[in-house]
Amino acid sequence: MIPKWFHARRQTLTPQRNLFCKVTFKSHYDKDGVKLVFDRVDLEPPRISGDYSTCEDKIVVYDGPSQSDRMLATLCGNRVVTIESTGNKLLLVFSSDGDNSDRHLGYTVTFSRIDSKHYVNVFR
Ligand SMILES: [Ca+2]
Repeated sequence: MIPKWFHARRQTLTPQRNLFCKVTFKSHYDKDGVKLVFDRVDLEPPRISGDYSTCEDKIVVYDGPSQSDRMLATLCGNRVVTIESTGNKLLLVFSSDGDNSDRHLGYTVTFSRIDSKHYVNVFR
């Protein structure tokens, strides 16, 4: 069955100094999942090229509602990814340091619900 995507919305955040923003994405139905598609990321590149553990302004996504859940991705520079939750929640944490002299634009993420398969027999 092809998954259906509902309620796709878009959020754009421009980095300012010393930000620490947490956004929790939760599907309306507990059995559904959450999908994040990063369309555009323009943040300071990692200190060591290709090593995203050295990002200073960064997006970190967790597979659940808290920072103790499994980390799914760390993004900075121009890295774009698509992320799917295993449960019904994802946590996005955006943090920046005290320097925004490079004037990066931020990021755009589209979030949507991953329809669980519990309707599959109804519409067959
Ligand atoms: Ca910075």
